[in-house]
Amino acid sequence: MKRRDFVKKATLSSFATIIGADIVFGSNIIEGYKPLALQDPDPFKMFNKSNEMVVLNDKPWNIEAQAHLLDDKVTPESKMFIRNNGLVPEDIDASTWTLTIDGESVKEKKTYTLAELKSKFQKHTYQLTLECGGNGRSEFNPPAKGNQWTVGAVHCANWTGVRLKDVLEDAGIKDDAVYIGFHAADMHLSRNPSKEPISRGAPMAKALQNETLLAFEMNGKDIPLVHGYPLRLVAGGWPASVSGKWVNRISIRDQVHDGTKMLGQAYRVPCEPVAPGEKVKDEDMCIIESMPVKSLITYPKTGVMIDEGNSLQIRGHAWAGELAVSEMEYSIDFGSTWKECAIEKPVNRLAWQQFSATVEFPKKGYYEVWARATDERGQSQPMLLPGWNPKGYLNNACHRIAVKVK
Ligand SMILES: Nc1nc2c(c(=O)[nH]1)N[C@H]1C(S)=C(S)[C@@H](COP(=O)(O)O)O[C@H]1N2
Ligand SMILES: [Mo]
Repeated sequence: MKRRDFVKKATLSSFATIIGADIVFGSNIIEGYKPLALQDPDPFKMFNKSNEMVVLNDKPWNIEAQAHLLDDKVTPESKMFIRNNGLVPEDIDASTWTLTIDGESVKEKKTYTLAELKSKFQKHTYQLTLECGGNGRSEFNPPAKGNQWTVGAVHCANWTGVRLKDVLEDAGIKDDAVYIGFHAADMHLSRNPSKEPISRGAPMAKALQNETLLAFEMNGKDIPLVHGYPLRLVAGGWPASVSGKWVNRISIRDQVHDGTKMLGQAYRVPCEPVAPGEKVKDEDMCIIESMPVKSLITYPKTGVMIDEGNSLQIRGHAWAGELAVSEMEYSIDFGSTWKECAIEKPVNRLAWQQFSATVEFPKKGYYEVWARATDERGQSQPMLLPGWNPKGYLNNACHRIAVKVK
């Protein structure tokens, strides 16, 4: 009889992480056997998500929140959207994980263990807004292919780690450095190891900002597997696709990074506005950098009913990429007139800001409350839809909730 191979320790521990419990007789499991709990995965249990989250795709997993789920000031794991381009890596062993800094413009190629990163560099925590470039895509017409995100592909968690800047400077940055590009441990959907699901990056100026982190904690704990355990690049205020999960290599490039999903039309919009449905040549598409001003009413949930004579407390968050939000307004008459909301300062740069208002309604009937943020440069959200673009990015239209006064 052939000798049976038992499942590897690392696989066993990743099973246990996903199941959320120790597999007591796990050492008896043979290689290749999948525990029942993983055979027909319940994404809400598997990823520790609220069952009000909405699954948009399961190959790869793409799951979004709804506006009312995002009411917390700091987004908890259970309400954070998931956007995967490939397969979540298995068999991660943090004790052997390394990060390599290489590329044409590194002075000395260096590799760090996680323990070295943690002991050698100062630790920092920032609350950072990460919004998928395609958030709001579902509203574009003609429709754009891709995950049909409504409003829930944004979160603002606390991230703890070391500054990317400190690590890059430790390896040494040559004068001709232009861009950084990340490489990560997730697998392409084809399972072809020579293909990467995504390898994006940012110009040196963004890479060297204080808030750009190599994070190993989220909301005070190890980063959950699906959000990038054990190491994640976090670049708040830019399309979240720059924030590489499961990062194991960062290249300092002497040109704009040309990794997967940097070229062609991915995460790019027409450099000049185009008519809806128009075909745009690749060379007329520009890379998305800072995300535009936007806001979300997180309380109450759309469809709320109140009694005549009562006012309605509303609240939510507003953010503006690299900028702060300086003004927040609401309208109950489809954008004809606007009133001020109170708006708080961000806890740090690149964190979303909380707004609130007390809304009065003149009589019984159906209303919509629309919310509109303006950034510190005076740019406001468009009321209905911004410029159409082929891939359906950057929909920062005003969020709206329905209200019935009876
Ligand atoms: N390695 C890796 N990093 C990645 C991705 C990915 O598929 N693989 N998706 C990116 C995209 S497009 C987004 S919007 C965010 C989503 O982060 P989240 O799943 O933690 O919400 O991760 C980014 N980082
Ligand atoms: Mo994304």
